[in-house]
Amino acid sequence: MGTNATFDLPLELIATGKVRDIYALDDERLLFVTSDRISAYDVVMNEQIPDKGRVLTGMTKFWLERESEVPNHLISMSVADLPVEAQPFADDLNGRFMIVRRLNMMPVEFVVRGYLVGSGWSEYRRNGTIAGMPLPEGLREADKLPEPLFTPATKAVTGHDENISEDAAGEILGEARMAEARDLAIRLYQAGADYASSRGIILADTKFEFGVDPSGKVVLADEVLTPDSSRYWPAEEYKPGTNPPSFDKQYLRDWLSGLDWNKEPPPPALPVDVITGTRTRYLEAYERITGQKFDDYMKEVGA
Ligand code: Q0T
Repeated sequence: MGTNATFDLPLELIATGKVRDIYALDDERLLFVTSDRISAYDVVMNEQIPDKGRVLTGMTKFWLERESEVPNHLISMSVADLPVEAQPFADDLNGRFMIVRRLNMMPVEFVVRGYLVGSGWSEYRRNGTIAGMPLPEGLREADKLPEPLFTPATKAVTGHDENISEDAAGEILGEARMAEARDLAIRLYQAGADYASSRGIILADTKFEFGVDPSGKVVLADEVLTPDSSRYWPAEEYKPGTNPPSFDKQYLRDWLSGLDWNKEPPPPALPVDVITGTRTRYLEAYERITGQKFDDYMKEVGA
């Protein structure tokens, strides 16, 4: 498990995930940093993918700017707004950090699925259901669902997500809160999927996180519609009945699957061509989805 932050900033570290580190700034604000770490099969690799954190941050920025109706946690991406203690790290942080509003996070992951893959496909094969709801018979792996479905999950102690029913999510969060965030998540997925489709990309599923601000308003947090929180498929390769390769990590997964590695730490050392090949996929994902050059994002943020 990645318990060490990538940049050892002289700030209070309040959370560290496989890829992201969150520091406290003050009572109202956090510093959200997306590293270049990459995980596969839930194991964080020893090597980093250069600029991956900037790609994910740039995509989140792109989606938040398109989605002006849903309130979100972003305050600033400007280095001028970093506290003095973080200024020596400004060049490293530039393009990969967000100063965000500190929220009371809802302890439920708002997963929305438009296609039948991953744990959704496993549940359907076992029970004919998804998040406990019955589905039509005869669906194939990766088939499009009749409508996007909310399939909430909780972060289990093991670090693996555990799927729960909508009722269970309602019990954890309160029915009204859950329903408000659920409806936002479905709308965000639908808007994201419609836009991605116009760019020849299928947004198969995604995960949102929401928090509540001091006034009680539901606010979108975390990364938004990135390849790390979503399954993006190139539309031209979509074939129901198979598990389509994901754009970004497939190159790494394919290389790893050719090894005799048990998918437990320690991970194998990544060769340079696997690192550069994976980096290229992330940049392609950025450019294909946003329609903008990654270099222009770098220039815009001054990185
Ligand atoms: C959070 C308060 O991504 C997470 O952890 C990885 C290190 C989950 N997480 C989110 C928060 C956020 C956000 N985003 C926020 N705006 N306010 N907490 C804490 N952990």
